[in-house]
Amino acid sequence: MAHGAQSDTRKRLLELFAEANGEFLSGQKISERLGCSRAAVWKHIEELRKEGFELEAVRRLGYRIVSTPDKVTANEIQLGLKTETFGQVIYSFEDVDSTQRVAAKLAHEGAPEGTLVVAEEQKAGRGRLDRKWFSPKGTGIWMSLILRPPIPPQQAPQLTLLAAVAISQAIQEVTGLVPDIKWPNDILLGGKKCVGILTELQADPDRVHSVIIGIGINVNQTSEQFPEDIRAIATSLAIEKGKPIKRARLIQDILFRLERLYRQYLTHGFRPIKLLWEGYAVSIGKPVTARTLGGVMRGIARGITDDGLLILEDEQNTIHYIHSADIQL
Ligand code: BT5
Repeated sequence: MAHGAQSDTRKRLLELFAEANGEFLSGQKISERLGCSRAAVWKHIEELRKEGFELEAVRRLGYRIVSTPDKVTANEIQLGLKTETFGQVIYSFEDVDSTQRVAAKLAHEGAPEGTLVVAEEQKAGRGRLDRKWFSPKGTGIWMSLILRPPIPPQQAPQLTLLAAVAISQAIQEVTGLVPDIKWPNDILLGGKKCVGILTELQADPDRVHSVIIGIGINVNQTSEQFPEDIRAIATSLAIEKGKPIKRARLIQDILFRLERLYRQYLTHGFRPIKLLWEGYAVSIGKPVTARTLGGVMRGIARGITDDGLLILEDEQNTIHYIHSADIQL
């Protein structure tokens, strides 16, 4: 079910509560500030309760927010979001086949840059090469962001690396854990995968129409909640941190950092992003096995090019530039 772009009144109500900072707001004051009746205020409050907000109501004092839900609705994400465009339009779903498919459709229909599609659950979440991405209900972040960068299609993989940096920074900020990035699209904690990124394009040969950045993050799963075939290679932030994490808070931080890095990228190019990326990279200088569509290659990962390709030096000291692969350390 779509909540769609949410009503302005509800958004302003949540802003009022944010300003009130946990103090009571009288029904009278809310109705004046929102320009609606007391009955309408009550209706909005009931809707917030249904979404999982805990609201205390006290006669003469009014209402105050006791706690916000661990939900990934537009309301939850936009309350306190400090971006200009990223996430200013949000389509949130209880369940969806894949947020990538929905975002691609919206992009095709002209959705603006920064539009975000997010779901509590994906029934057909996917990875690269149509592999499955396990996206159970209510425990992870499954989202897709629409970008419209003025770049040629060959440069789009740089955006995967840019996203990996923004997500790593946000994970570090919110959890205190320091993640590793495994080229090109995995983020690891303790050697196990907690984030996968899928970048897809709509483009002509020389011009990008849109880039959809798909981000999957295991946030609050326990290890028993992973299917057996990935239990040994997957982890969640909560497993590593030892306590649950508010998903909306992490999404806000990711959007904020993504927007900032993206602007930097459009002005100064990939170099500054590359330097940040190298700070998190786990495979550089190490022997790796790269499985590409063309075959398997072994060698030492020497770094990435200014375009974001992996530089691999094989046993004959020949240098290879790799566009896309699965890397085994
Ligand atoms: C990826 O692919 O890592 C990209 C995943 C992108 C998922 C997001 S969620 C929002 C958006 N909507 C979508 O439908 N997709 C995007 P790849 O590198 O191909 O890795 C896929 C492999 O990771 C699978 O074959 C499994 O081995 C493993 N895997 C599947 N689900 C996982 C999970 N939840 N956590 C860790 N590993 C998983």
